[in-house]
Amino acid sequence: MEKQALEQLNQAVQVLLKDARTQVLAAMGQTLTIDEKTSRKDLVTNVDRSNENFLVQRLRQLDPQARILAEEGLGDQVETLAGHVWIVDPIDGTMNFVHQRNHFAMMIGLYIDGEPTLGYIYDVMADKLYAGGPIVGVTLNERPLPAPRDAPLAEGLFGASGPLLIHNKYQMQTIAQTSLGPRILGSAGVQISQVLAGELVGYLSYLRPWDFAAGRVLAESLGLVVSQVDGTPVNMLSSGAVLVATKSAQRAILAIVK
Ligand code: 2AM
Ligand code: CA
Ligand code: CA
Ligand code: CA
Repeated sequence: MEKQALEQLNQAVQVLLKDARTQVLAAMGQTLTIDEKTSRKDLVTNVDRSNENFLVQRLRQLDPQARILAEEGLGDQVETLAGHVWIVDPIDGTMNFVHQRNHFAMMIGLYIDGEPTLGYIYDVMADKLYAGGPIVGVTLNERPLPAPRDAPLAEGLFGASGPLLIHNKYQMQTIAQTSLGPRILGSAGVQISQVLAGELVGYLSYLRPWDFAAGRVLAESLGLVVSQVDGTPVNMLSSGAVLVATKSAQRAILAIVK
């Protein structure tokens, strides 16, 4: 796609996300319907579903030929990355949404023939929208976002996943000890946005495609690195332990994990 067309699409996606936020805030004033998916720690609400439906419909209007991979299953069956593929997480941090009514995000990523092209992480309650990609540039609430400093692991806070830290998977406790300290927030989207902003030097969690599709586009556009925890490339159609970090922190973490 040409730069001008991508810039228009970038503006349109930001408008649809603002509309989605208005609807989510309104729905938060009503009674939530909460269901367990695979366990008591894996929830879905009526707002996850209604917001996914809204995002999918609006993306279809913007990009009718595209295929859409969405967490709650209201998109398409996507088995290849050919052409335009939108990857959608309607509410990232559903547990926070239910129990804190805060610290959750909407996320959208666009991959064109597998290339990270546009990404959006919208921290709904903070009203912070991280948007853009390698061609259109990255903004926070429409202002250019500077690339974070290439800070080493030992000089920054590290974004942890609760389960990985508790069970010391991938030497997460050593990684946390080497850093200035671990931080656990419970939303991959919000934690990745903290890496974008230079508030964390890295984030490591077991993630599904919609948990890191948007963040990967934004992170790579800002000179951060996204890989599996063994340093191999991520695949947008599979789940794994995904590391988003500064180059320098990634080096230290890969040396700890190997
Ligand atoms: P979600 O809220 O969209 O499900 C903390 O739970 C973070 O990990 C959230 O970003 C959550 O996304 C994500 N996550 C990934 N896999 C999960 C799982 N099996 N159960 C709960 N959360 C999961
Ligand atoms: Ca979920
Ligand atoms: Ca998620
Ligand atoms: Ca979700």
